[in-house]
Order: sequence, then C-alpha cells, then structure tokens
Amino acid sequence: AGAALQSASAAAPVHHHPSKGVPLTILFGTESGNCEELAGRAKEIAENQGFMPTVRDMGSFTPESLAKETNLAVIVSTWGEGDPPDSASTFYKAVMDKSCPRLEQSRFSVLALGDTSYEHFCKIGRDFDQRLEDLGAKRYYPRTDCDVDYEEPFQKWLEGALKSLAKVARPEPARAVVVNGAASKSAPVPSPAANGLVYDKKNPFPALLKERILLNGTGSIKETWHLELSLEGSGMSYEPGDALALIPANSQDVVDAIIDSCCFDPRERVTGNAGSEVTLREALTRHYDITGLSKNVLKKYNEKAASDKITHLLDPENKDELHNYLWGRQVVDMLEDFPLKGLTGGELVSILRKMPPRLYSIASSFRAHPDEVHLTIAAVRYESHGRQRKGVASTFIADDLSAGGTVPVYTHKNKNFRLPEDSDTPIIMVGPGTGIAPFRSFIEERAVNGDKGANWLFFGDQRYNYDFLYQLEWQDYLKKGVLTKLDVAFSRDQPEKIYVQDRLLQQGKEVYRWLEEGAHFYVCGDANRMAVDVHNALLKIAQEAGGKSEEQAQTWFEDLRKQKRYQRDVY
Ligand code: 2AM
Repeated sequence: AGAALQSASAAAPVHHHPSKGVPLTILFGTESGNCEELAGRAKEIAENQGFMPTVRDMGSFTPESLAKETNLAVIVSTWGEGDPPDSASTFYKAVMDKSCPRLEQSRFSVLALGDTSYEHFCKIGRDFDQRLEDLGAKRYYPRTDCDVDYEEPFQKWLEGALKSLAKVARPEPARAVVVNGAASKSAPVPSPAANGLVYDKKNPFPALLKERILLNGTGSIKETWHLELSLEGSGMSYEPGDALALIPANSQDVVDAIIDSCCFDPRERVTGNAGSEVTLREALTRHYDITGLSKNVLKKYNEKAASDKITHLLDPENKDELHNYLWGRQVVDMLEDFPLKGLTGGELVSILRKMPPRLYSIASSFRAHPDEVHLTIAAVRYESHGRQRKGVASTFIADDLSAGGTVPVYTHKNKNFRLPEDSDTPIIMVGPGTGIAPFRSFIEERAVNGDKGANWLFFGDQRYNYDFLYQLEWQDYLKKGVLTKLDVAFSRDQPEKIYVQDRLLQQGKEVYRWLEEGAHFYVCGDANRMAVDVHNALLKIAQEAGGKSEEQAQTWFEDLRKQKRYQRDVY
C-alpha cells in the first residue's frame, strides 16, 4: 500500500493520508436509488483518500447502531410533501423519537437531496441535520441541500466534508509519510470515459423515435402513449426495473408567452445551462425550467423586482398565502402578476433552474428488444388560473416529437426494483395506470428467458373498453402461461369505485399464500394514494388471512421489506 490512488472525480491529489484509517459510516436513505449511488461513489472517493468507509442503508439501520458510530455522512432525499424515502421512514421516525439515544461521541455531515419545486424542499435532510445536533453530535461540515441537478453540489460537499473530517478526526499535524520512496509521486490521473461511449446526464444520447402509439381507445379521458425509441449505436443497455431519463424541450407556446409578456428579443444572447452563449429562445426552449414556479424562483426574482407584494408572500408569516399563490402557477404568471420594467432575458434566465431530466420507468426488456427502449407515458394537460397547461415532458413526446425526431436520453439504474435473483421465485405485481410499465419489462424478460417463476399481475384503470393498457399482450401471455394470474380493477365501469387494492383484498388468502411461499411483491404508480392504500391492504391481508395482530402484521411487513421482497417504484 502507499501510492496515492486517485479517483477521477476526487478533488485534490493526496500525497499523504491525514485521514488514514479514519472510520466513516456513509448512511443513505433512498427511494429512486440516487442517494444509494452517491453513497457508493462517496465510499470509493473516501477510500482513495485513506478513510475506512462503510455504506449503510437506513432501511436496515437502527438508532442503537447509530450511537455506535463516530463519523457519519448522511445522504438522504425528500419526497412529495416532505416525506422520507419509504424504506427509510421507520429509521427516520425512530431518530426523531424521544427514545433515540444521545450521540455525544459522533460527528456528522448531511447531504440532502430534493426538488426546489416542492414546498418542503430537502426537509428530511434538514430534519436529520437538526436532530443529530440536538442529540449531541458535532457537525464537522455544513449541510448541503441539492436540487434535482445534484452532481456539482455533491462533489463540493464531499470534498469539503472529507477535508474537514480528516482535520477533526486527526488533530495532530500530519507528518509526511514516506512509503517506499513513492510518496511524492502522484498516481497518473485516469482519463474518464476514454472510449467516448458513455452516455450520461452530461452527455445524453439522442434516441430516435421509432414508434408512438396511443394506448387508450376513443372515448377515454386518458391519454397514455406507448413509445419506442432506438438506442442503436449507443452501446447502452438496461435491466428490467431501470428508468430512462429524458430531457424534454419546452413547448413553443410557453416560450412565446414569456417572450411576449416581457417584450424580450428572442435573439438576445444569454448564458445557457452549460455556460456557453445561446439565443434567448434556445435557452428558454432547452436549457431552463420555465414552468416550475417555486419559492426559490420567486425569491430570486424579488431580488431584482423588490415588489412589496412578493415580499409579503415571502414573509414566513404568510406561508399559506404563498402556497396558494404558487399552486398551479408558472414562471409566466409571475412575470405578468409582478411586471418588472427593463428586465432582460439574461437576467431572467439567471434566476431559473436548469431543465431537469424526467425519469420514466422502462416498459421493455432489452433482451426482448435489443437496441430499443419502450416507455408508457401519460400526457398531462389541465387548466389553471385561466391558462391551458401541459406537462413538459409528457406533451413534448405526445405533441412535439415527430417520427424521425430524437430526444436526449440516458439510463438510470434502479437497484431497488429488481426481479428476484432466482428465476423460479414467484412475483406479484401491482401496477395501475402507467404503473404497468416496469411489469411489461418484467414479463417480457421472464418470457424471453423462459423463467419458471409464477407471475401475478394486478392492473387497474378507469374503463375496460378504453383503458386496458397492453390488453392483447397480457391475454397472449396468459394463454402461453407466462402470466399465471391477471386481476383487473376498472374503477369507472360501475357506480362504486373498484381499485387494485380491492382486488388484492378479495384475493387476500391467495396473496398471503404466495408471499408465504416466498413471492416478491412489487408496486408501481401513484405514490400519494394508491401505494399507501396497497400498503394498508397488505397489512390487512396479513391480519385477515395470516391471523396476525396489528403489530405482528407490521413486523411481518418490515421483514418483507428487509428481505427486499417488497419493492416500490412510485411517483
Ligand atoms: P379513478 O380515476 O377512477 O379514481 C389508474 O389511474 C387507476 O388508478 C384509475 O382507475 C384510477 O381511478 C385509480 N385510482 C385512483 N385513486 C386510487 C387509489 N387511491 N388507489 C388505487 N387506485 C386508484
């Protein structure tokens, strides 16, 4: 040992190791896999600097084990209305609870992931940060809150945190360590992506649209699209359960509305999201988020506008008023409601955030469709505050992307949504609406591999006649025996609503039997209502079919989760 290894993304060359042997527990809470991925990368970089890092998942961690740690790096995301990642919720509650042990011996730093377009931006990271301090732990580096574009802040945080930790963990001045005379030579820096074939966020692949089919029949109030994109020549591949990130363009109506509202010159040269100069029209079309109106954008706008009305809204006393104002409004509404004379296009883009990529669960198996990726996307269209609004990515693919056109994409691994390792293991899949997507991928994969495991699908949507997504495919799989059981819930075909969780409950005994036999259980789709109701249905099944008490059902469920036999992909 000795020669200073250097990761491509590590910040400074390390000639000696003041951090040598310093233990570091990187504790992550993840929903989509981002925090887990960052934890893995942090471990690698810390290791290269001489730390002794371990990565732990909040999903299988307790406050008691927390109290045993000296140095902690916490990486956690916030979802929806300020919720922890589902798998981290038990740990989160336990740490916030009065019974959590004191942490006088610990040091910590928090990296919080979130989305500034939500009111409770990075709430969970902030809660941990405050709580660990209250419990007596010492903060060795300030918390960093990241928006969806977290790469740069992550790298800065990690660099700063490791530097600070190395100082406090080893207060004595580091003596130069001479190892085999090689200490002064730094290792050669590996050139990243030498083959030039790595497509990622910074360098997405322009995927060609091969096919776009409307899955709903005429008469439906839904608009769900099946999309086939070509990955030919990219060298990209993916596993069932992965997502595809897609970088949309803003609709020209919305770009024009902004340009008109401020009488901008669309040819004005402004700074694009990668630092180079582009025209204002190009910047508003492809580089920035021009629809999401958040408190953050309003605050930055007010630094220029100094409007009494905005100042009033931003006062913490008037939180509810701010919430009401932001609801259903976009950047163009702000520009019209609080006009600012003399605002330039360059000033406007400087307060906007970069265009965030949108993640969609992949609906195909790569082995079944080599060099293709399929998606199932519901077009979002609604009216608010007197304007017709459109979901940016979903209507980009529905309205603006034409056959032969391309869309920039890259794949996003989701290690928390995977088929069982053993192909004989039975699976139960619950995927109403576009939640069906990853299960099409699962079934295609199992069919193409000739896997023996039984497959049970629960699908739901509004009406049998118009909204039975991929109906012919499912019926074909049933006939061939690939699909073992199919249960459907069409909510609007009868006076009372019937949802997937009602079907689960009706089949409670059988569902419980499958789970007792080792089945894995998957849920994909709406996070706010459906996934919660399905969770509760499972708890009820454990009580009714499994004869468990409420508490036993809870433990049974936690066990399922710990064994990674209950997995969710919800949004
Ligand atoms: P609805 O629109 O008739 O309420 C896919 O969108 C399907 O999910 C639709 O049939 C929708 O029914 C249904 N759905 C709505 N709320 C749900 C919930 N809480 N749990 C399960 N499914 C729900």
